[in-house]
Amino acid sequence: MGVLRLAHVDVRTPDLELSTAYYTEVLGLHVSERTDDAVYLKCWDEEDHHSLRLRSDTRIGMDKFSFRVEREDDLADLEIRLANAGCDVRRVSKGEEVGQGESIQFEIPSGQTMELVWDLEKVGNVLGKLNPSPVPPPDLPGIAPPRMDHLLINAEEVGESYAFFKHVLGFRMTEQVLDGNGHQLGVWMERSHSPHDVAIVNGPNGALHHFAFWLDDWDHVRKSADILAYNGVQIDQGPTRHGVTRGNTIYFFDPLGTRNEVFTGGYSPDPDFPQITWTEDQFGRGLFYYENVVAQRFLRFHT
Ligand code: M3P
Ligand code: FE
Repeated sequence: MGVLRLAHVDVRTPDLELSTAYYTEVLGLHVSERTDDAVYLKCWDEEDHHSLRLRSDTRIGMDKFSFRVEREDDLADLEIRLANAGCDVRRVSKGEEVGQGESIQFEIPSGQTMELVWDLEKVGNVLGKLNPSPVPPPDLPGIAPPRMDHLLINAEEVGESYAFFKHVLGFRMTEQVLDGNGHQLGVWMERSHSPHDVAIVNGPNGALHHFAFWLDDWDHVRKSADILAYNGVQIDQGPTRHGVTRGNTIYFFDPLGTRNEVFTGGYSPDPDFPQITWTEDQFGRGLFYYENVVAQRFLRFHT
């Protein structure tokens, strides 16, 4: 019951054609639909219509992020919980958004717009459902991640945002970073038994830090680094390993400056997973386990 998993991330781009070229040719996503001002993209193993929307606008940044709920009734239940928490909830009817039916949209305490949806258009993955091959065609262009994995947003008051995600939306925290006074600087939260579906780290309200694509193993991370370097993509950090989540990672920037990540590994937390705490003095190892640095561009740059 309740929130099931990440559905899609919707970002803006001042150059829709350049962004589309990058996300199809370097990332290797498929275009599932184009409209006058937007391109809808999906990864090869995703069943839904899209996991990324690029919308033409003068400035980069995030329009919204969207999670799927498990049952149709969950939308009405969560709408009540959100209203009781003082949220202004907007019902979006079928036909208003491409690739999905009815949804609810609201502002989270740190100012980003979040959406909950149950009715997603299922277009299927590239393998099909009848005697499917276990691997995608070997000639897919670019990195070709199987799916979107998580996103990280910023908040001025991480503790306040965490309370909202926990009490109103039912997210479970896997890891947190505390400052010397016991205040949360970062929280990692899940609904899908992964180290995180969404994380919140101290920074300006409304900002997107990155969204991340899942890769199946380290070998794919290494190959991704080669593809990024070959295409002249600016790498921010990595390939390396996070202490937090234990994941292997590369951070890099799309041509307009939106940060992307590829991510693999980590663990599979049960709902009773005992939470992990990092102290601020160990945050360098938590962020980048091998380098042990609190990289300033990494922490200060967001869109
Ligand atoms: C991750 C992750 C920050 C930490 C980021 C960590 C921005 O992206 O996937 O665990 O402090
Ligand atoms: Fe991440």
